[in-house]
Amino acid sequence: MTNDLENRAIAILKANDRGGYTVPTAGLYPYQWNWDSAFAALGFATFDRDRAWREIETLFDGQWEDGMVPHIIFRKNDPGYFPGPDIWGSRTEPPTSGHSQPPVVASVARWLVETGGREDERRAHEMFPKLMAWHEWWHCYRDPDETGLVGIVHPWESGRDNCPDWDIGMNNIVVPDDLGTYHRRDTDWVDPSERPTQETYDRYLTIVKFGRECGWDHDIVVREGPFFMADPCVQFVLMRADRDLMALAERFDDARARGRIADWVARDEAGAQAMWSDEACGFVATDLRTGSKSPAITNASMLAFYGGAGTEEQRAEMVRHAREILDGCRYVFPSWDPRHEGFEQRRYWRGPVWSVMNWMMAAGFERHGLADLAMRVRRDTLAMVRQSGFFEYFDPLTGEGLGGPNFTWTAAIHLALVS
Ligand code: 2M8
Repeated sequence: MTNDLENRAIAILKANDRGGYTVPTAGLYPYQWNWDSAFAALGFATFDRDRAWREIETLFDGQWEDGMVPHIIFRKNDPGYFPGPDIWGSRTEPPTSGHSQPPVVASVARWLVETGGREDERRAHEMFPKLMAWHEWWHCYRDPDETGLVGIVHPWESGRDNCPDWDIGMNNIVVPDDLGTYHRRDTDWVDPSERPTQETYDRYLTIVKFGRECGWDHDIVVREGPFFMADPCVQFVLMRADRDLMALAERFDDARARGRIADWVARDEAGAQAMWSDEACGFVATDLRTGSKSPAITNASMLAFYGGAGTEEQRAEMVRHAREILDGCRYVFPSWDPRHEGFEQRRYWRGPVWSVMNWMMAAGFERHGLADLAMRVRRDTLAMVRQSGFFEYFDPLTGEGLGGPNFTWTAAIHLALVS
């Protein structure tokens, strides 16, 4: 039996379906985004498993030869979004952006297999080499010195675009005189006071210009590009996904893949440790150029439980943070610590709550026996939707819906939570 809200969520997924892939929301985001599709698959799986698989299979249409799965696939040009395929200049077919996004897909594939039947197993088996190539890409190109810590070359690669986490890396970017003028489109759709500032956007585009001009050569972008930071979200998502990929390798009895993944898993924890900050008493974003650490706890820090990172003592500190932040917010989990300077309850990734982060976080809390925290996070995720609808994100102090409406991943997570 479905209720009105579930029917509404299903209708949103169907309305955002462009034939094998969904757009995050009509207008503001008119293309296929990487981790949005992974979460969309969780929602589709509650009523159409074939469509769930299609959503993640189509993502690999954009996979690069070196294994990278880009963060956006531009299937048809849409002038309503900036920067479009020409600005990225990736020269791929289909056209794509030039960097990736948090690799959630292996975890979704494992979940589909373990909750499904033979057909799910068959499709996961078919996808398996592509997943291996993508993970290999992360471990090879984004961690060239094999430290166990992968880096990101653009805040967009984190999926948490405008988080204050990136300020330490972004402040070092020098915007070139020849960046040129451009017309942002995001502020045509959403109140500019909730979006990144113009100064931030200039720096985003400075990184894209650098990537385009070196032909998106990953080695050059990593070694010489304007930005290279470690992100707790990408690191913990990859840690979780490596283990999920290992479970698939065991299921498919693939000894070679098992050996390769075992190497990654062995390095992952050392990488996580490099993000620990004694000052913040938690896992935080780290500038891999300067060694500087972001000063505050975020919803990405809390994914340590999802990734299975940290010692018992470190996890106890993280639980302490979680409880204090929970006490200070009507709805959790905020994308920047409200006890900390820089918290903005409405601005993009500088305070608001995202359903997808909550979904992963709750799974991590549960896995570590923190049922009360998991329950609070899930309850709030559902309550914000009940109060405000399926918005892109929410104000943690009021529950007001912000950003784009009828949002695919918010609808998908709602379905995943109630099914
Ligand atoms: C947001 O990112 C895009 C750039 O990729 C943007 O602001 O234009 C982020 O919330 C990101 O995590 C998300 O995948 C994307 C589409 O929902 O929007």
